[in-house]
Amino acid sequence: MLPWQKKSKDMPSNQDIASKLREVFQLMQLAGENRFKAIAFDKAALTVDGMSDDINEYINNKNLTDIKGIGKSIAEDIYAYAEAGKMPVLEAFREKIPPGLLKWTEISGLGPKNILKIHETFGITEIEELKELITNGELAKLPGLGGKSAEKIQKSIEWMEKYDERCRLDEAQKIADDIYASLKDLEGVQQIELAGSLRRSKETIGDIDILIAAEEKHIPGLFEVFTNHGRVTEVLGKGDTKSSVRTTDGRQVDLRIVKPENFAAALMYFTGSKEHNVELRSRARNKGMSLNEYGLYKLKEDGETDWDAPQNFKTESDIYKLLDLNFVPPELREDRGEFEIFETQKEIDLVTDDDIRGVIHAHSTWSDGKFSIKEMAEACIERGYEYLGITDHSQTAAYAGGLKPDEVKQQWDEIDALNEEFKSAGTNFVIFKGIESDILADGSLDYDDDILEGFDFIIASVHQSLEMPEKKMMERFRSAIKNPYTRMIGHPTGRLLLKREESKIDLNELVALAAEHNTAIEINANPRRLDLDWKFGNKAKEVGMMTSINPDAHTIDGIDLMKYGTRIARKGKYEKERVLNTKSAEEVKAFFEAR
Ligand code: DGT
Ligand code: CA
Ligand code: CA
Ligand code: ZN
Repeated sequence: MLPWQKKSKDMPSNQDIASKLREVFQLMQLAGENRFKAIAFDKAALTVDGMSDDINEYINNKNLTDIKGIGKSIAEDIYAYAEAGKMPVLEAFREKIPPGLLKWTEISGLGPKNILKIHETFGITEIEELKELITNGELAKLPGLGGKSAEKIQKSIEWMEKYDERCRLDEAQKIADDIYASLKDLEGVQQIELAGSLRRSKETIGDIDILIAAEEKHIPGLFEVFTNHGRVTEVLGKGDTKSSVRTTDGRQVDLRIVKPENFAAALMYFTGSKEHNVELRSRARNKGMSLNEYGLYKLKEDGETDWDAPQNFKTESDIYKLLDLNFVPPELREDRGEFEIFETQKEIDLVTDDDIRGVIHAHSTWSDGKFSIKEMAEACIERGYEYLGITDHSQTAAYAGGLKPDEVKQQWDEIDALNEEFKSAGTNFVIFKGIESDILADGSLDYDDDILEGFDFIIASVHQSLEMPEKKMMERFRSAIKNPYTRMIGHPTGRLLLKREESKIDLNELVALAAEHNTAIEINANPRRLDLDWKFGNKAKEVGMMTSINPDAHTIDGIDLMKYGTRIARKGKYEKERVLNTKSAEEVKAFFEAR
């Protein structure tokens, strides 16, 4: 038996247990098991996955039920799994539900009931078979489904297959942080960095790249720890300097270990992007040098790399210097204008997390948020923010508890009272009365002017009819932006990363239009959205568009997602002064009023 398999049998990791519990949850849903019973497994999985303690301590002490979110019966399941390597409840459901169907639950628009119905009617278990059923028209004939549903399912499968290889930035970051933490203090590790698309803060990540500088004698020991990490289920490859693994959540992680003297060049190379590297190499050649993952060398007469003539450098910065460039922040390494900038400029004042002074775009229990305005405000104060722009949903968004005009007025009273409270307590904090108004199909906002006038500010977002033709969609946005009450556009494309496509919009025009009308376009910081996309940062800079890094928080935890928005804003080259919520409450108020 191989060592990493042995470990997961003897002492299950938190992630291993979490993935088993999650599987029970999914299988229970498919089997039509009681909803609350199933959800208990999902909650337990989330709890175990997010725990900072080793679950084995609780297993050994038999006190799993001390953990909030783990009841008596699930505790028994976990003990059984730790002891015998099998979880009876999971085995029982695996007997009932063919494992191939699990993959089907990832198809958006196909619920557990229909999955089971299709399985029972046609006796199929694989996605390939399902695809066939759609192509030959059989699925559409199933009562309760129809051609439209079949078409939707087909589209979802295509999406899933296209994006199965990638995950969201936050998902990758969590895995990478865990593995990084387990390696960084090991003997022999001189330097360690996350590289690749993760270091560049891309919104989706293919595989996770980690780079270590160590002397050769330490390499085997480091790979040993890496391949035995609790998140690892499969070792895909193990060489002298590189090892690749698959994690329990299906992600690939590459660890490369290089000699300390090669670290800077390797970090530069494996950070990428490929396009950035290509340009760097060509600049090196023009200066009679050769750049590769080992270092920077003189070129010989014949144009070959002279391995005996390495250039002297210690850091990435040194390498850029040797190529007549200033240090390019990793986020900007996409060959989208960064070379022109850093030929002359030393740095850009890119926005940082510390620059952020307030929270704009948050929901409360008035619509579909999970906490009261007061609780959200207190969470903001705790985090050192100076203001909160509450933006619940507007009346048309009935599915999300949108506010009717009389509710809006009650909410204003509540906010006035809270602001009064803060003031008399000497708390430097203010709540702005906002609303996330639906942009209706004709481009108008969701209340009469007499209500619109009473808000401090309005974020205008599209939530329905996302699939309009571009021409119509642009007319809709044009009239929303021209509306003097609109101070900001929310999640402009409506995309859900790896799940739902963007609406058809000419974003270059939208960005220009927003700048012209002194309206901001948010960078929605929720890692499922990250919308406006960073790629429109160049256009935004050109026209001087203002943005705001908005968590779109529906919970207190949601506020902390702001950091992903900051990363995307940096990637989009936004300086601090073009990010509204880096400004004081007074300045923000002035921006809202300048319409
Ligand atoms: P990903 O994993 O798809 O999210 O994107 P990356 O950028 O992390 O790509 P990955 O993991 O294939 O490679 C990491 C870096 O290594 C990449 O950004 C640049 C460098 N690299 C890899 N293959 C090549 C190559 O064929 N040519 C060049 N110039 N660089 C490469
Ligand atoms: Ca990668
Ligand atoms: Ca890679
Ligand atoms: Zn929204």
